[in-house]
Amino acid sequence: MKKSLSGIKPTGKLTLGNYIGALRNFPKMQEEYENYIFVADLHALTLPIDPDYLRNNTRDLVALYLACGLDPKKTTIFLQSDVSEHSELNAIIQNYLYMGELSRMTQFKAKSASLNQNAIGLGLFAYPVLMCADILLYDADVVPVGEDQKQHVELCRDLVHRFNTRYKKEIFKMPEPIVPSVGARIMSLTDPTKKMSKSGEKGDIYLLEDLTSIRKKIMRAETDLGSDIYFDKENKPGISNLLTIYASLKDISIKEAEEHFKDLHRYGDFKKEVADVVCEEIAKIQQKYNEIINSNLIDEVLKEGKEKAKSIAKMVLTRVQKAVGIYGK
Ligand code: ATP
Ligand code: LTN
Repeated sequence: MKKSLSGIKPTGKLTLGNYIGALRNFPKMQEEYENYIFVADLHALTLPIDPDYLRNNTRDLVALYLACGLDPKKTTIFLQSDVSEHSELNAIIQNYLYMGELSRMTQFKAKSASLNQNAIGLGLFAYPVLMCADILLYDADVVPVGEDQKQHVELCRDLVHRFNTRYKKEIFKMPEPIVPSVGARIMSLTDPTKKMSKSGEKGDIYLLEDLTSIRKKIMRAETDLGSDIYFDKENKPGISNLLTIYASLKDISIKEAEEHFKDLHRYGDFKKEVADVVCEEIAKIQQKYNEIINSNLIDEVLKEGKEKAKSIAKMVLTRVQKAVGIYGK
């Protein structure tokens, strides 16, 4: 069976963007792939974060994984920090990635731009190295992610090629990013030229947000002066973003969504329909989240996930250690 692996950083409250671009696609993978989903808690340390906030977000994220339909019988759910092999592999593969290529990563450039240039953490710079270790440790064939993470998976592909060529053997499996054809980059509702992000504010919809507030945000979403509803990212970014949200949640194409709204000429009616679909989906997630968040299920799932993940990770790490010449392996 082919393997799929992905993860999310517990750096804040998950948004509708995280859901549409990534989370929503994770349970789909468990039907066809051996599925590994983890909490990237070590990655959450790449920018300053309050310890209690990180702890709570970690628990929340596991609850949301389960609430969105991940089944622990079909998916191995675990914490990155629970499997020390991630850090061990990181220490090896960092020698096969170049500072030049890391400094060209869009996410690094965006996240470091607002920092004091003399105090950019090494972990933020080396973020994609650890991400490569995450992917390679499980021999992942596919990696479902949103648009912004595609570049990191491409870097991982370069590393695999470089490493396997050097040791003249298929030590690492070549991973493939899977980016949704609709909804890989959901934009802010107040500024549809900016990505909806956990670290953003008013224009972002959170999975655990009150439904009345979500509805209000959608009804107030930034749009243009026209009244026709069609997809035009350049001239109608707000309408295009709402159409994308609608199409993703309905599992239809943008064309089908345009067709559905073609006789509607009032943005208010359009937004109401989008809000209905979003609220219906989020209400289901919140109901399940509330059932799970205070139960023992979270710790049970993580314990079992840790064992399963560790047994695979150990095997792959040993294979790599052998290949590079670590004594006794
Ligand atoms: P931060 O603001 O802290 O950088 P983020 O919201 O970008 O966080 P990540 O943890 O970097 O979230 O991303 C988790 C997953 O969600 C990734 O696969 C990412 O590509 C996807 N994702 C994040 N934001 C969006 C978005 N606006 N639209 C679609 N997918 C997204
Ligand atoms: N960088 C990802 C989180 C992440 C990840 C991974 C995703 C860390 N390691 C491995 C897929 C595969 C993000 O969500 N920002």
